[in-house]
This record gives sequence, structure tokens and C-alpha cells, in this order.
Amino acid sequence: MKFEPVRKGGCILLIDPDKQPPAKAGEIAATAEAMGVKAIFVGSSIILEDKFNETVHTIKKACKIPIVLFPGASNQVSKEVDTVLFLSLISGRNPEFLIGEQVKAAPIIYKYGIHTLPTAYLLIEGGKTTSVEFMSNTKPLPREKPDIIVAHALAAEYLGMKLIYLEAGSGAKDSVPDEVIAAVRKHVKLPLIVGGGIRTPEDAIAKIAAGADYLVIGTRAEEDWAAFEKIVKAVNRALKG
Ligand code: 1GP
Repeated sequence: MKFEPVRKGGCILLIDPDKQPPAKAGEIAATAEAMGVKAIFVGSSIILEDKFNETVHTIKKACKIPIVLFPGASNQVSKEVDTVLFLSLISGRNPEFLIGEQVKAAPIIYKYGIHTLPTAYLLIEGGKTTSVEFMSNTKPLPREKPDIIVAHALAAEYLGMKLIYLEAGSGAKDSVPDEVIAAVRKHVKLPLIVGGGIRTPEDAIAKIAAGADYLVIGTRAEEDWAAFEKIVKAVNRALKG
């Protein structure tokens, strides 16, 4: 099923294909779907093993929610995903991640006819150097400067992007500040995804209250599945209420 973001969507599970065998990824995805996760993102800033396609295939067979490619680079295109986040790392000034990787990926996406979602990807300081910062060779936006972050989000909207992703980086020490989310929400109408370093139901609910439509969670689910489940249930309760 295509991923078509809505306002106040809920939680998304990020699965890194390197972190478990493909069969286990399928089980995880099915359990996540049953607990109320809205989509599965698959991807990583760096892939060391050769099981990306098999992982996507297994997840696809295991659940019905959208399977979305969240690529770290153009070599991560898998034909079985429902949607690819066609990311441009607009917080950075590295042409390779603004347009270079996209040009390499585009003919493959065309060949497979994969649904694309033009996504503005904004990396925001998360209290430590994350893989995405290192691998993309870009500087994150300063977390204490909502005006700069809002200017990037507005530019993305005016460029015709369909989705804004505010990213603190996987395993970030500090998640995206609620004030930044609220400032972007105030200025931009696009659906807003927030991820990186979300570890507690309280933090998750505060982000939804600030204006996030989706929360992407990876590390917490890897560390402690029960804690992840609490976050998902709390967010779904908050969205219903
Ligand atoms: C990373 O936003 C995602 O791209 C998820 O981050 O692994 O910290 O949950 P975590």
C-alpha cells in the first residue's frame, strides 16, 4: 500500500536491514502492525551486509501497512517497496545529497515504477555526531535556531516538496526540540515527520502536541521492544483523545 501521509498519522517503525536476519525483520514488522504502527521505514545511513532486498521482501509478505524506503544512498533502491521517500538533504550544502544521489536513483525508480514522495530532509543537531551527519558530510542545523530551520522548511514547501522530515539522527542524544516542531508547524502546511532519539512516551506525546504528524522510531525498538510498544500505544491514545 502506498504511503500517503496524513495529518496526525502516528508512529512509524524504522528497520535497519543490517540489524537482524530478514525473517526476524518480518516478525518485527507484523508485530508492529498489530500494535498500531502506521508504516515501516527500511533503510540506514550505511549498509554493510547484502540482505536489503530480502529484508524488504520478507517484511512485505508479513504485513499490509506501507513499506517505505528511507534510503541512505542511491544503492538502497529495492523494487518491492510501496513508496520511496525521495529525499533531498536540504539542511546540508553537499551537492551529492542535494541532487547527486537522486540522479543516480531516478532511472532505477522509473524502471521499477515505484511511488515517490518528494521529501525535504532536515538534519538538526542531536547532541552527538550521528551516522547521517558523518556519512553525508553535512553539518546539521543548529537546534537553538528555529528561525533557520523554519526558513529551510518554507523553502522546501515553495520548491514543491510533499513532506518535511525533521531528523536528529538515529540514536541522537537529544530529539528534535518541541519548539522547533511547533515553529515549523506554524509556518508550513505539509505533513511533518520527526525522528531521532525519541525514547519515551512523554517525549513522543509532546512532539505530537507540538505539531508532528508522524514519529519515526528505530533505536528504542531495537533496545527495548516493550518500551517501544508503550510509546506507540501512548501516541495512539493521544491521537484518539
Ligand atoms: C533515524 O529518525 C530515525 O533516521 C529514527 O531514529 O533510531 O533514534 O529512533 P532513532
